[in-house]
Amino acid sequence: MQRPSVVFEMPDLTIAGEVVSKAEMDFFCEYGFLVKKRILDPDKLEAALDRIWTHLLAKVPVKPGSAWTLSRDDKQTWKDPEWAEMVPHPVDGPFQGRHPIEHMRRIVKLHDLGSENYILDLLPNDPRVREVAETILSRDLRAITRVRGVYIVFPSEPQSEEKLEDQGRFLGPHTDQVCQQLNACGYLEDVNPRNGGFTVYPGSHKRMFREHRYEANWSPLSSFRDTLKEVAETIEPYEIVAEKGSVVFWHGRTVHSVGVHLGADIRWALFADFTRNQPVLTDEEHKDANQYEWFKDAKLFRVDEPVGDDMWRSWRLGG
Ligand SMILES: O=C(O)CCC(=O)C(=O)O
Ligand SMILES: [Fe+2]
Repeated sequence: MQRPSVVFEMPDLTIAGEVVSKAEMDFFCEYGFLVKKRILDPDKLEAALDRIWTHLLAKVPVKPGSAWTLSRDDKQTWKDPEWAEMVPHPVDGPFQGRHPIEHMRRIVKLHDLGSENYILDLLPNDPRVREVAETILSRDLRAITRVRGVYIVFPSEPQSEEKLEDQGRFLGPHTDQVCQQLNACGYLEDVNPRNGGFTVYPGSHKRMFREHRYEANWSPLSSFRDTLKEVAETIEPYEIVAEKGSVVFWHGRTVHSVGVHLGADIRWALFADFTRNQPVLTDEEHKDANQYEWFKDAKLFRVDEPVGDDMWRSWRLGG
């Protein structure tokens, strides 16, 4: 049985004047993630949120005939959105495998905003965010042209009192594909307990790293599935709560899931990928390798290192 999550708040391991303290770096290496609280620029964040709301209201189609309308100012309208049905994913072309906007009941993914300058400026290209990524991974990061997008989780009318022990089955533990080194999840609003917070399996990066042939490229071994299942059954997942403007940095092999959402808030998160600056495959080559995920800026390395004893040999870790 999948283990239920516990609510987790990052302890303060910061040291004034240090981008990533020794204690924070040790935490990242041990648990596979690090939360930097309130590091996004509040002015950029507020302006971005206005634009994201406008985009959401204009672009995500409501179910024909539904009386439901979403309003930013009326929390009552946030529950159980009634979006139009989605047509199947495109099977070829630039959006192969994923629509630019996904709307699946409580989850909306605005991939289409991922290359907007105001989004890039807010998270991956923000100087404070970048210096954390550069300190953890590498001074030479690949230039970022897009992020995955804004991932929104809507609330639902409270269900019958489900026992928390049963909540584990709502989690969808997985690791991400293509090329995975260092990722970031920025919270655009406060994320309160049981309101869909990004959920990580602490320490799982160490196990899952060894379930691949290569350090960063998607290259699972035949034992990958069994190990993932074992992680979901043995590691107690952490649902990360944090204030608006906080950013979760996570190692790309860390098992994670969208969080349990029993509350009344909308969970707003912006997801980005960082990799070292190395030559990468073309779009066509990604399609041939069945690793075409256009909405991520984490492209397969043309040459990647085979997994060896030291899982950190490609990482700067403040050095
Ligand atoms: O929205 C979330 O919290 C998780 C999203 C995720 O895991 C993914 O898109 O790979
Ligand atoms: Fe994921």
